[in-house]
Amino acid sequence: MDRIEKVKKIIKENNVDAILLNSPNNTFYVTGFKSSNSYLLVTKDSGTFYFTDMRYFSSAENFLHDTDIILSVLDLVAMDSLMNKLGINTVGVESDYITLEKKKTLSTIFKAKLKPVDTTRLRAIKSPSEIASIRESLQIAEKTLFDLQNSVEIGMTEKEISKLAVSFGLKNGADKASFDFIVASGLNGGSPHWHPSDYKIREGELITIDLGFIVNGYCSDITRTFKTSDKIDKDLENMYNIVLKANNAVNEQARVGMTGKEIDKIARDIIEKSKYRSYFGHGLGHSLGIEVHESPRLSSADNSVIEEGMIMSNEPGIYVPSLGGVRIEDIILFKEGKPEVLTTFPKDLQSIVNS
Ligand SMILES: [Mn+2]
Repeated sequence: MDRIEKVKKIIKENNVDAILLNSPNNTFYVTGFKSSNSYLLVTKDSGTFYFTDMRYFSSAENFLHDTDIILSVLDLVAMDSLMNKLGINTVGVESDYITLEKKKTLSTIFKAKLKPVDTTRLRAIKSPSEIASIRESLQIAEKTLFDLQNSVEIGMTEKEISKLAVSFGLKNGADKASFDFIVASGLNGGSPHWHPSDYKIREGELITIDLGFIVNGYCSDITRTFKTSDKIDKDLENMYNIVLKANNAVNEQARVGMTGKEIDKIARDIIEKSKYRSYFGHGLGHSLGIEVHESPRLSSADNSVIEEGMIMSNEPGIYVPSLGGVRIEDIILFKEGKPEVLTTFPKDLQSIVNS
């Protein structure tokens, strides 16, 4: 579906006369033009209008000149006159983006009534070109994991490994990192969102590396847990195998039409049957695209129905503060009713140190 049509569908569902998008991710999604300060007014049937400030104006002019989108310099008073002229009485604004402060400013200027609407699903179903960008971004992330496997040595710090990952990714063609990477070795792995520290990695540990990049404006995200030497404690290996079993079960059993909660349960049931039952303390996954975390989610709290064309992460984990942790994250595309696994990096327990 045309992206403006997707916004018009939200107009209809919410019974408003127009929707005013302000989040840079949403305005980029609909127009293809990147600006940190813009508004996009999509009306039911009287056209689409884009407003940005002078810093972006001439680039926007070039970018939009072959489209039906009408461009103006950002001016809230002029926007109000336009809405009055078009007979817009109720305008939807992004409920997850517009702050109370901004709402106050807009409602002081606008005669139209503001109605917060949920736009979080606007970008949920990916087009072929978005899927291609995410694939490309994932290839760079996986190449970066292989590069790390050829370079990491015992005694390096988590911070050094994280910086190395950023530089490999950029060298491999990424525009930038899509989030602050997680490198957690030994007991630090017992914390799911550990920040890379000055801890020096040692033999016999598990090390979790969670990284991703941005390519063509689209994010990748992948996690693998490695061992730091060939010899590894049986308990750690056992913990790894339980997470792997949960991750594989989701890739095999998730289906279009299930809710986020039902897919989360596939993995959770496996971990809860093991001795690590209380150590999977986060949701199974999230959608990703222009942002690294998008709606919907795969979690025990998400009743959204998973549809064809959605791209989700599948990232079960076990985190035991006294032992360490494991997370295995794949990215899956729902295609022909079931997951196509876009990540191809091996999932048997490999050593990060090349011996
Ligand atoms: Mn993730």
